[in-house]
Amino acid sequence: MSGTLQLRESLDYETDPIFNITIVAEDRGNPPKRTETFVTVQVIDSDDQNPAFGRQRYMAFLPPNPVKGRILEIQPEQIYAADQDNGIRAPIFYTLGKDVFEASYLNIDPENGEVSIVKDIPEDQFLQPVALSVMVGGGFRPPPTLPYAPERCSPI
Ligand SMILES: [Ca+2]
Ligand SMILES: [Ca+2]
Repeated sequence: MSGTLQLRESLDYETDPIFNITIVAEDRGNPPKRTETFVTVQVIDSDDQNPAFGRQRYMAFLPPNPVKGRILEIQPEQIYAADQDNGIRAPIFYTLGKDVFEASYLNIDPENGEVSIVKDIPEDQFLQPVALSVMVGGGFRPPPTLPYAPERCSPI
């Protein structure tokens, strides 16, 4: 006689990556005799979590001379996201939403999240704060987005 273990519900690596179960075998004697053994279950991670940004919102001021090649200084820290699948840590990549015109002046490095100016920004652009979205991909689900707002720095 053999016993088969079946899952009643899905396992989740992020909640419980490893756990033990006790298996009991009991005969039908009178009184019944029993014995126990233990099984350690190690759950393999699956790609079921989105990457997440370190912060909900980032800020940047355009430098006084916003020419091609300049890298924007992001506040309060460099844009950073990580996959939330702890076991896989799938590689991620950053993209900049192109939904506003001003985004055409900027580029985000897909690997390190650095934002740079790709063409000289005329003085009549970015007069008001602009909200841009940064997306991070690489997960199984559609990536999250968050607003990102560069502002023109007033000339000294
Ligand atoms: Ca996972
Ligand atoms: Ca993932």
